[in-house]
Amino acid sequence: MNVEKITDLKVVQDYIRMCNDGWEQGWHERNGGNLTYRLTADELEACRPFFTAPGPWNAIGVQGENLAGEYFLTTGSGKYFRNVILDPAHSIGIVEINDKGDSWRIVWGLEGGARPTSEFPTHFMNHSVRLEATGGRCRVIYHAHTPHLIALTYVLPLTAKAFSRALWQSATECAVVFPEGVGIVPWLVPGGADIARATAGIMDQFSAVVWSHHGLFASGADFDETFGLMHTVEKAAQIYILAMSAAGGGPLRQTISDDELRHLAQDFKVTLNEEFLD
Ligand code: 2HA
Ligand code: ZN
Repeated sequence: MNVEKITDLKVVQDYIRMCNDGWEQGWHERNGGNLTYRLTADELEACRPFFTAPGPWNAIGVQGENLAGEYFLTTGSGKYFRNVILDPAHSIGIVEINDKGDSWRIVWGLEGGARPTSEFPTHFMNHSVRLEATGGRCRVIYHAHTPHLIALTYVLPLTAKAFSRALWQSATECAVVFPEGVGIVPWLVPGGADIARATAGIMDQFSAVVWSHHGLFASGADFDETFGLMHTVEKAAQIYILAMSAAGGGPLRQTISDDELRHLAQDFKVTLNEEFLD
């Protein structure tokens, strides 16, 4: 394929489109949210001719040995999703991971002294854990500030069971899209190794993890699957809030029963997390 700019490559275009889709959903106020993507070998070779002289190595603060030598597209720390489509070279970049799996260096983009997302430690550890959990399928980690889901972290118990049930009951497709449920991380200071370890510690069981009073981390094999997961979770949270509000705070007149969820799982051939059913 003959392309003139790295931003003409399909993978970079798809990445930029996902950033803009998230902005248009209203999930990325100011510099909120971040997106990382682990390049395939073919995508890396297509990108390589556009690489610049590599920057210095920087410690991540956490280690992921199974990510040694990988390359990631990443949004920049302090950068606005709103601007990605207008100015990719300053808003996003590609980083290479060293042979120990504990440092990054910029090989393209993040121009003007930018750095990878402040949540790079969490993204990196999530990639490491999901790569293992999915046999290498997972390539995308996405963090967004989804308002209805955040609102639910003020009213529901902060347990995986309470959130998974509320979401499964709020839209029929949920139990099929995330049959393992969603995990919950309590409120923690963002941007460092502690929240990264707390998130990755449960990301082996869940493809999506809620950050209390903050947002959601979603993972997936590609941009469609990962954006779709974020969208499905947020829409279910919105429906839950609409229904509870219409019912004056509840109780709801009816919902999807546990046996109906089991029936759904059986027909769609997914394994529901029985721990969350009564
Ligand atoms: O990038 O979303 O969690 C800004 C954030 C921090
Ligand atoms: Zn955030």
